[in-house]
Amino acid sequence: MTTHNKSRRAFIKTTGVTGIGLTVLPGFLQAAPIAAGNPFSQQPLPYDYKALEPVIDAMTMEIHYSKHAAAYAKNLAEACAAEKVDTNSAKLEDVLRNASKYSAKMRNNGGGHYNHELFWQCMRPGAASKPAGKLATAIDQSFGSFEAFKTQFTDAGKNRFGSGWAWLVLTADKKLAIGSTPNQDNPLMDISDLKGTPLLGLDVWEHAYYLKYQNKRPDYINNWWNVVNWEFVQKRYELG
Ligand code: MN3
Repeated sequence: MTTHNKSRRAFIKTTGVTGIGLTVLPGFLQAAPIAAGNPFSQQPLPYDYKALEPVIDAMTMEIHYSKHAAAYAKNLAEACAAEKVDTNSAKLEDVLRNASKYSAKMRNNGGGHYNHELFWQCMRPGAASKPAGKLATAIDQSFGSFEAFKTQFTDAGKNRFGSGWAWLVLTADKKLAIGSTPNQDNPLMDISDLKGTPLLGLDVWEHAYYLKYQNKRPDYINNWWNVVNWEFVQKRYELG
């Protein structure tokens, strides 16, 4: 509900709680919003189409954001209207958690919209090359090292057959896990085998890389590590 987000923002503003450990955060603070604005609507891209070059070319970014992702947002709005989801009071995460109770159109476009909104924020020009802080420690503890984590995540993206996403998630018992989902499913969905709060997502649909990388998905993923916005991922981890 919107009130949750408002309370959360107000809480953070008045207490400066952002930097503290997730164990002391009340439950209602969980599931950090991806960006400002109505989560059911497409938000402005946080950088220029060309900002992530040479890793992601401007043409790919423009088509991806203004055509593919825009279509998911438009179709999600239609599904919400048809299935009586009030986009001013509902929580997108709750719709996704109950994906099995809605139409395929809601599942595909709710996931498609959420996944892309997260994906844009997961990247930035001039990004740090690796995580820091509590997330860096947790990655080392969970996967052995940052390099081992990268290899496992890269494999999840490479090995996802057809279209889908690779994910780093925070599970219900607050552990890090790597996996992938098909199509536009995501780990919040009740129908997903991989379950958890998405911290980092990578689009491995061909539309995300084909113009520059053609069939070479592994090259796209290897280069993509250079634009991962670790500060954003760390914030999501710390907010749980
Ligand atoms: Mn895409």
